Amino acid sequence: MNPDSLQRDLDLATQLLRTARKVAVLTGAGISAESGLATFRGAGGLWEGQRVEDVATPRAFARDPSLVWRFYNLRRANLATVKPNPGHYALVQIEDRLGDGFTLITQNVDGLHRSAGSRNVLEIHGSLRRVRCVGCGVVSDRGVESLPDLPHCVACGKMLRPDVVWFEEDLPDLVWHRACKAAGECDCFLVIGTSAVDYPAAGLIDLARMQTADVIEINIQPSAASSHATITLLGPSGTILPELIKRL
Ligand code: BV8
Ligand code: ZN
Repeated sequence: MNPDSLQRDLDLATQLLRTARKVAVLTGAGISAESGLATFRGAGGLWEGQRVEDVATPRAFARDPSLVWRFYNLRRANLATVKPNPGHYALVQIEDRLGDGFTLITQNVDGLHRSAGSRNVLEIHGSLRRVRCVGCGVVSDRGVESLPDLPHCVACGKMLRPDVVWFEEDLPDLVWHRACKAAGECDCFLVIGTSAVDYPAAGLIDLARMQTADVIEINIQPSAASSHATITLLGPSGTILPELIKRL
């Protein structure tokens, strides 16, 4: 994107954000890339070397829970070494400006939005920091402490699983309902660092467009969201978002 058109688009995006009463945001793995966390589909992407079917579905867990836990424990260990980047903090500043007119919907399970200070965060795909018992359903926040390959519930002795949404699993009802409400009511919908190929999350973009919200995409390259965006700001979110804040 040439600098002139980026400036023009940044000014237009700022205008839209300034006049918006309600802003909803959908983030994906790209917003955490500058914190050092691998994305899923980029070069060196997370799924590379791992087939989704082998590590991120209920059948994979039933078939080989240790393999699944090794995959998730590796990602949990990575979390201990990373921190939020300027893109995460810029979203906290937008939330500070808008208060309860701001909703942050994230596909990420890394917890970095909350670590940065975001408050109204909907983790539609769960969190690596939480585990859930397959027996009694108790959910506990285990932070990034290292867990054994096959952790068990202290209450009932059954196996624990990562409290994330695997493929072919439904999203948590209440969180998903709130995400749909936010997308359906916002004036401006920010889509940041996502390839927008995972459903139903990507469907939130259509929900926003159908009620004529402006859609502002921030990505380092075009994505499946680009054709639905009012504006696509091409560049790293850790640079673009602070630029937007400067102009607000
Ligand atoms: C569901 C948690 C109903 C786990 C995740 C066939 C059978 C069954 C289901 C399906 C099917 N076909 C399709 C489906 C639906 C399926 C789906 O969408 N599949 C995809 C692969 C097509 N969805 C589901 O299964 C969902 N559930 O449908 O339930 C149901 C029930 C029963 C049976 C059938 C259906 C559940 C989906 C949730 C899966 N869980 N995560 C974990 O993390 O381990 S998904 C996981 O991958 C993430 O959460 C995220 O959603 C997704 C990765 O996407 P992105 O975040 O977008 O990351 P990606 O790498 O793709 O892109 C990064 C982007 O960032 C790129 O565009 C890049 O350019 C950009 N970028 C990079 N650097 C930067 C940047 N941008 C800005 N700045 C930078 N610096
Ligand atoms: Zn239990």
